[in-house]
Amino acid sequence: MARKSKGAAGATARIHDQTLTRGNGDELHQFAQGDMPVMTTAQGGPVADDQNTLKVGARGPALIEDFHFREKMFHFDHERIPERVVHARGYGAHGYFETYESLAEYTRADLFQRPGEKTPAFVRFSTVAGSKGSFDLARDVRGFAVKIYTQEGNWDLVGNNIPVFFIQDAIKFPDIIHAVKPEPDRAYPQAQSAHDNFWDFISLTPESMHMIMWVMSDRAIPRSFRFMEGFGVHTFRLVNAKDESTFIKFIWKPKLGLQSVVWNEAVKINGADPDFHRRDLWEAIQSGDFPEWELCVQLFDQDFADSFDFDVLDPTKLIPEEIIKPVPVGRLVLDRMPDNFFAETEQVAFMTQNVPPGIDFSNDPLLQGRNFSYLDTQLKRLGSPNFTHIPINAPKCPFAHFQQDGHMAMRNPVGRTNYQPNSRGEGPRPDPVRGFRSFAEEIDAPKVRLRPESFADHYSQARQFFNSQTGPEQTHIAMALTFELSKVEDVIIRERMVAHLLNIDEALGATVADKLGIDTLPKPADAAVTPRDDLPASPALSIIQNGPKSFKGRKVGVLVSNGCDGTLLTALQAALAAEGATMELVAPKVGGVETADGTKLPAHHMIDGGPSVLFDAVALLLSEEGAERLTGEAAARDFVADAFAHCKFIGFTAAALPLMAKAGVAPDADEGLIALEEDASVDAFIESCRTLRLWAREAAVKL
Ligand code: HDE
Repeated sequence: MARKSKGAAGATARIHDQTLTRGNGDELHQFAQGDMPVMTTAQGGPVADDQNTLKVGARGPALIEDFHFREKMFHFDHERIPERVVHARGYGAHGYFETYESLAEYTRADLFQRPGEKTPAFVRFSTVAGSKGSFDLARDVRGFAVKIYTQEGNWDLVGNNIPVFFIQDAIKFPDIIHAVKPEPDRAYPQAQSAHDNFWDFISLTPESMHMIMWVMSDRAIPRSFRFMEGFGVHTFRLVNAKDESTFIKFIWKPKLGLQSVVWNEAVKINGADPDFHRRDLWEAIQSGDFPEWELCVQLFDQDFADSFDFDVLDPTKLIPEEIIKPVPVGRLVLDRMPDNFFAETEQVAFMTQNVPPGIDFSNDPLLQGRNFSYLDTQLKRLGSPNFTHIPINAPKCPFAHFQQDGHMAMRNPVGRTNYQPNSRGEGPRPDPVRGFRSFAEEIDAPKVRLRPESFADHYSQARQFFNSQTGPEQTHIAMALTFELSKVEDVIIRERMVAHLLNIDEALGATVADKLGIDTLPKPADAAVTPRDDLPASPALSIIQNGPKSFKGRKVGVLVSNGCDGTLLTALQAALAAEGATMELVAPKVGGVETADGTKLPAHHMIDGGPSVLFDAVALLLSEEGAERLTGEAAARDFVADAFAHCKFIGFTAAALPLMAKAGVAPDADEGLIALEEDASVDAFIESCRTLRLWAREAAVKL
C-alpha cells in the first residue's frame, strides 16, 4: 500500500520540515500566526498547505482527490469575463452628487428636490477603442459614465468628454466600432484610429465630420480625467409633477479647468507610464485632493427647439453655450477609490435606460438605440440577468419586484406569492402616482426608415468648432489629421477626407493636403446642405480659453543632483503646496541626493523613469558638478528638450545652463524660461505655470 511504502507519510513530514526549518523567514509568509485568519477553501474548509499539490511521493504524479488544488485552479481558469465591446479600458471612483437648488419647477426627480442633499455616485472614465490593457493616452473619445444611486432608483448618465457623436442612427454603431477597432485580419492597430478601416468609414460618413473635428483636437488627449468635461450628448427631458416637459442637455464642468497634452507628449507618456490617467486619479483621491465637477444644464422648450438652427434630436449637433448658458445645478465629488477594481469598476453596468421618474428620453435616434443595447451587453458581459444583485449595480433605495431565479440569484422574493395581481395583499404593487410615467408625447406619423431633412447639415457646426479654436489648437487639429491620414495606405481615402475638410475650412483642407503631399486639391465633397459661414465662434469650445485659474492639482518635476540648493528646493516645495500643486524629484539615482547643506532627499524617479512628459512644468535645480555630469546623459538632455518642445515652463538655476545648452535650450529663448534664485523668482515661476503652456513657443519648436 502506498501509505506504507517508503517515504509516503514521511514525504509530507519532510516537506513541512523543509519549509519550517529553512530558517529564512519564509514560514512567516506561509503559515497563519497569531490573529491572522486561517486560509480556507471557497467552501470554508481550513487549508494546511497551499504551496504543494497532493502527490504520490515527492516526485510522483498528482492525485485527483486534491480538491484544494482542483478548486484553486478551477477558479483561476475562470477569472476572466468578456471585456466591454467598447469602452473596455476604464477606471472608476466613488463619490457623491450634491444638489444646489431645488429643480422642482422642472422635474419631479427626487434627487433634485432638496438643496444640499448628497446622493452617492460612482463614475467610470474610459477610452473607447482600446482593449482593457491598452494605454491611457490613445487619441480617443473618453467615456464619462456616472451612476447616481437616487432614492428612486439608479440614474445613469452615460456620457462622453465630447458633446456630439459620429453617427446619427444607432444602427450604424456596429459599423463604426468595427471600423475603428484593430483590423480583423491583422489584429492591429491597437487603440488607434490611425488606419485605413476607420478613415474609410469616416470618409464615407459626412455626418461624422463635426465629431471628427473634436477627436482630432486636443480634447482626445486629455491631461487627466480630472481636467475634462463630460457631456450627456443627447437631448433629454425633465418632467415635473404636473407632467410638463422641459428639454435638457447635461454638461459636467471640471472645477480645475480644462487641460490636454500635445500629441508628441501623448506618444511618449504611453511608453513612460501607460497608466498615466489611472495613476493620476488614484494619487489625487488617495492624497485627499478630491476632483470635482459641476453639473450644468441647458434647459429649453419646444419653441426654442423649433427656432434653433439645427435639430435638437440630432446627436451630431450641440447647442452653443453662448446661445443657452449652462446653469450649475449641483456638484459631483469623487472621494473614494474602489476597494477592488474587478468587483466595482469592471462589474459596474451602466445603462442609459436607468432614469428616475422626472427624467425622460427624447426621440434622438441614437439614444433610442442605446436604450436597447446597454441591457443586452450586461448579460453578455456579466453572464446573468441577476447582474443587479452585484453590490455596485444594486440600488441603494428600497426595491421590490417579482423577478426571481436565474444564474447567481442572491435574493429571491420571500413567501408564497411571486406574482401579481394576487388576492392575498402580498408583495409590491405599481403606483401610478409615484412610479415612472413616460412623457405623453403625441406622435402621428407613418412607420418609415428615413433620416429627417433637419439632420442634413453635416459641415456647419464642424466649421464653427474649428473657427472657435485658438491658433495653436487649430494647428494641432491640422497636425492630427495629417498624422492619422499619413497612416492610411489607400490614397483615395486620404483624398476623400481632404474633400470633406475643404467644406469645413479651405485653409485646413489645403494644409492637410500639402502635408500629405497631395499636389492637386480634390473638389470639395458634395454637401446635402451648403455649409454655413455665419455661425459665430463659440469660445466655450476651446480648451485653451477654458483653462484653470491656478496651478492647483498640477505637478512639477524637479531635476536634482547631489549638491543642489536645498533652501531653494524647500521654497519651491512650500510655494507649490500653497498653490495646491505637487512636486516630484527626479535624480540620477532613485535613492536620492544630498543637498549642499547635507540633507538627504529620496527621489521619486531616476531620470529614465521620470521623463518630463509626466509633469506639467519642470525645474532644473542642479549643482554645477551635477549639471556637468548630466550633459552626457541622453535621458537628462531629453528631460529638458522635451519640456521645451512641449511648451512647458522651465525654472532653472544658473548651474543648469550647461545641460540646457546641450539640450539646445537657450536660457533667454522666451519668457517660459525662468531663472530660479530666491523666493520672488519661485513665485514668478508658479505664476507662469498657472497658464500651463507657453503656446507662443510652439511655432519656434514646430511640434
Ligand atoms: Fe455606448 N455602449 N453606445 N455610447 N457607451 C457601451 O455598454 C452603444 C454612445 C458610452 O464605463 C456598451 O456596458 C450604442 C454614445 C460609455 O461601463 C454598449 C451606441 C455615448 C460607455 C454601448 C453608443 C456612449 C459605453 C459597452 C450608439 C456618449 C462605457 C459596454 C447608439 C453619450 C460605460 C457597456 C462604462 C458603453 C452601446 C453610443 C457612451 C455596447 C449602441 C453616443 C461612456 O452597450
